[in-house]
Amino acid sequence: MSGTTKERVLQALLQVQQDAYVSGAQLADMCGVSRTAIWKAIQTLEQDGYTIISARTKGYRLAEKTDFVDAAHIEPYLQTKAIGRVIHYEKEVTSTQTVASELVKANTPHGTVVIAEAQTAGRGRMERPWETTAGKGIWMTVILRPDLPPHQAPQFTLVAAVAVINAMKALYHNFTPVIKWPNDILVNGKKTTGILTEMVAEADRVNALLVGIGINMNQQMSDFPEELQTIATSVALEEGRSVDRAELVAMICQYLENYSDVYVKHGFARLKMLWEEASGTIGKQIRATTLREVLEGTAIGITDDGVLQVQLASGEVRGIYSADIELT
Ligand code: BTX
Repeated sequence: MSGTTKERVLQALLQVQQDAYVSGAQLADMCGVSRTAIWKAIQTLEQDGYTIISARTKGYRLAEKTDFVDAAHIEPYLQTKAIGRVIHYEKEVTSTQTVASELVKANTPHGTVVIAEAQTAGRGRMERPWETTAGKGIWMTVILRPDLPPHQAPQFTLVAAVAVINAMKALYHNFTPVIKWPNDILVNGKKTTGILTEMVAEADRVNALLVGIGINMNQQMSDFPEELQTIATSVALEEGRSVDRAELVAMICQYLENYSDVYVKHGFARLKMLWEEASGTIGKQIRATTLREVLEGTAIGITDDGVLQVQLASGEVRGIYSADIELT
């Protein structure tokens, strides 16, 4: 077991069967620390919001199955080499993107995941606000340090979208998520997920990519502010049951590790087919609002560089690098 004593005690408590107890002596043995250190760790866990039942003759157990997205909950599901092997977890942050950029300055390793129960200033593209219901979604930033030139960074949004969608398909079977180019995942036309890729770059190399992923998981419709109720949905609402956030985080880490390795070695061309398969945009009539103009036409495909191809009524085909898309 790795981590601080508190994390190791939590892992041990999570591992024992529901209703079973683990004694202070056993915990001390498992963690290689004194019983006083165990007692202190239990107190800190209680301050963190865990309810721990202690019975004098039997020891300790967690009161109920807990639903946090800290390392202790994610690690049992994790099968990666690098992504998610360092987890920086907080109850509340301004934005996981902001915390991640600080960690990059402190040289955090490739694959670090910054994750929080709540954000007070979650953001989308162009500083648009991102609504983060506390404890009910996945609000995380994955820090990647690929050896890439800066112009290849924006495509990571597409790579992340394919990873999130395939992780969802591996775990949930009652709905079909589709990618809306470039950064949304929709279910039945409503947004479950937004992805925001930011870059810390030197002159000709990417120093770090901050892949921000926001997923509505266990919200009921009444949890969303009124203005989002017509455009947003959650995985639980679509799947018809509440879902384990830590399990999806681990699955996303796995797919992201596989696909980012493919991307770095072979470019987007190798992932294009997967992206197109998951796309709800290709073949559709769309309106694309770019910073300079509004274009209407049919989305006919995506290039090996991740540029959306739109055929206008005149027959002319235009490449779109960045835009908001509406299906018309
Ligand atoms: P976006 O600019 O494509 O989408 C932002 C728009 O989405 C908002 O203007 C609003 O209309 C809508 N919206 C806001 N909150 C939600 C929500 N919870 N569900 C559905 N629709 C919503 C999308 O940007 C990229 C979002 C990335 C969010 C993650 S969370 C972890 C990381 N930290 C952070 O601050 N941002 C990223």
